Amino acid sequence: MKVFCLLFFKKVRERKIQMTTRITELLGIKYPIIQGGMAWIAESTLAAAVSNAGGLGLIAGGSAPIDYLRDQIRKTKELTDKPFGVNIMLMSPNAEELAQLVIDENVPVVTTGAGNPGKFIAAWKEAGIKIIPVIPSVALAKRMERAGADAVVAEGTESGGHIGENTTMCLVPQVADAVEIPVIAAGGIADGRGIAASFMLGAEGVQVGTRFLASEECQIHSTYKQLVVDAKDTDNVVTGRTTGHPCRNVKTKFAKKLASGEMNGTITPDEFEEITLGSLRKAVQDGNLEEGSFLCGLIAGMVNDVKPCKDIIEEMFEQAQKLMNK
Ligand code: TUI
Repeated sequence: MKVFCLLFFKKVRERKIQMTTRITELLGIKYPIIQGGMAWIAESTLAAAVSNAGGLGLIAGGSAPIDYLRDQIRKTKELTDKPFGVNIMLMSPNAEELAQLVIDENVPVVTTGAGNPGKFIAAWKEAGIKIIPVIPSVALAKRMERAGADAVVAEGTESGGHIGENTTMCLVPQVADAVEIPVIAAGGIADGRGIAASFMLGAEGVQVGTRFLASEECQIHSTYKQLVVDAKDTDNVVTGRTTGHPCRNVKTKFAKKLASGEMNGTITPDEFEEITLGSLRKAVQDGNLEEGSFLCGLIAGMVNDVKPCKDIIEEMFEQAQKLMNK
């Protein structure tokens, strides 16, 4: 009897948090959530954990060598039989060969960031890949829709890493009004309130990065995870504004020094590039507080514990569903 009751309540709980949108249908996933394709961070263990939990896990192409990315794609296929994707960072010097790799390796979904993926879209469509560009503006969303994108991620400036200027609250409804394809909201979403709010703004899915930094399966250095968990609302700073590639980080002494040096002119854009070369790797792999760039979204102040991806996703959707049923 006890076992029967437990199974019954588990079933009811599972049923209660079912949420079908054009994004779950497009991607063949249970929950309309995709994990951010965070450069140097999003690898097979994290991507497979998110996909196995019913979201869409992503592997970051970043500026990784082609052999590394091929290996990560194959590892992900060993760890999950669910759909997953690859993020192509278009500023990467080898974006072209990574764009071909996803075709050769039959990757089902591609997201892109830091540029316009227009020149790759025809080949990806031909290969049957679902294409979801990350965009920071309405103009680019419209251009991507015309070029054949299946959906867009409207990414607000609250996000970690390379950012645009518009906020999630302002960008998402404007993009939702401007395009027919489904919109995924990104930037500042880390719990069910963020999901419910995104849906109210016209999104049909969410992309989440920072919350997954503090997941058990995320392979970043423990110092990085602790910085995210300890961060308060104000422990965040944007560097790289003078280079034209603004990046949001945890406010470490190093990041603060960079931002103030840029502002008062003691660090030129060239010097900035030189100082930050390799700084993502130094943060992710070495937890190097003196020379590492710990990219992180503004919502880190609300992320206070490390959990498995499955718990993160299920709790987020349970909360969202309750709010939306009210
Ligand atoms: O790409 C991201 N986030 C990233 S990429 C990254 S690696 C990096 N490291 C140092 C400097 C720069 C990058 C870390 N975080 N998010 C998606 C995103 N895409 N945000 C903004 C954009 C974007 C910007 C301009 C997309 C398209 C775009 O188009 C310009 C054009 O060509 O019209």
